[in-house]
Amino acid sequence: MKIFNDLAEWQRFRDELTPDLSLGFVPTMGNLHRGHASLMKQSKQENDCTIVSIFINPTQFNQTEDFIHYPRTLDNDLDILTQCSVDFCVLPNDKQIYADGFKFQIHDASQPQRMEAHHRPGHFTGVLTIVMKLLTLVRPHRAYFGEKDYQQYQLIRDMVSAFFMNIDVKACPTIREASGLAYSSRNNRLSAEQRLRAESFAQTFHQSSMPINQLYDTLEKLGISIEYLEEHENRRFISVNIDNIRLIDNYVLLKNIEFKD
Ligand code: PAJ
Repeated sequence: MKIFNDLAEWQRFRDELTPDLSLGFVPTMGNLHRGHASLMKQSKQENDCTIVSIFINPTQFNQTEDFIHYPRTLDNDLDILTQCSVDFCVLPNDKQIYADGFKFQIHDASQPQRMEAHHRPGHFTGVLTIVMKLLTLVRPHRAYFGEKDYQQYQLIRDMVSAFFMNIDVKACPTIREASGLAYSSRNNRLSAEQRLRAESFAQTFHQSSMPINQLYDTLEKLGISIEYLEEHENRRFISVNIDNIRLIDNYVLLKNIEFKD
């Protein structure tokens, strides 16, 4: 795997890549787990080359504490990239990425702002701005995002379309632990007792036939504090706090199937 610490070096290398070679891109913030690995696997299957970026983007953390405590596990991450046979890895730094001092930003101006956009003000401006910068630097044919962060995927897909960027934005299924809990960097912060609550959260939330009001009450009784629980376009979305650890999840609701004799 070729590692690029310097963006100018990557850009020179990118210019020299054969134009008909397809390039798949997986942007990440590191602390890699099986969810990230599944995106790399899909990119490997669909492209000649795969590139992963690792950059803990300061502008998308609406709480400084969260940014400070974000796990930094570069050595282990590089081992995972090697195991996944990723071709290139780009490791930008703040200075290079935000040489403009975050003067130029991509902002979703739609109203009302809902779910993550409502509860984490400024978060998606940070996400859209960094993803725009990374897509411009990498110039991939395809870019891979997890359905785990479905609202993020939708916004990036729509931004790419709005700015006529010739990139295929792919959504990849959420990868879960055996308990049903979606892999997330934040899971590492759960104590043994909190983990049990997180697992019962995942199992309860996935009872898709349970009406939303009943689901709300059941989760609250389990000691899980709900930030939002909403349904949009046949998908159920949730954000919860297990003490101070925030988890999100979503899934497609099965349509009511009518059986005929
Ligand atoms: P990060 O949280 O590192 O996630 C990188 C990608 O992995 C995202 O597309 C995310 O949806 C996906 N992912 C995370 N957990 C997953 C799981 N359990 N199953 C499947 N996919 C999963 O999301 C970000 O970073 C950042 O916002 C980023 C897009 C890199 C911009 O900074």
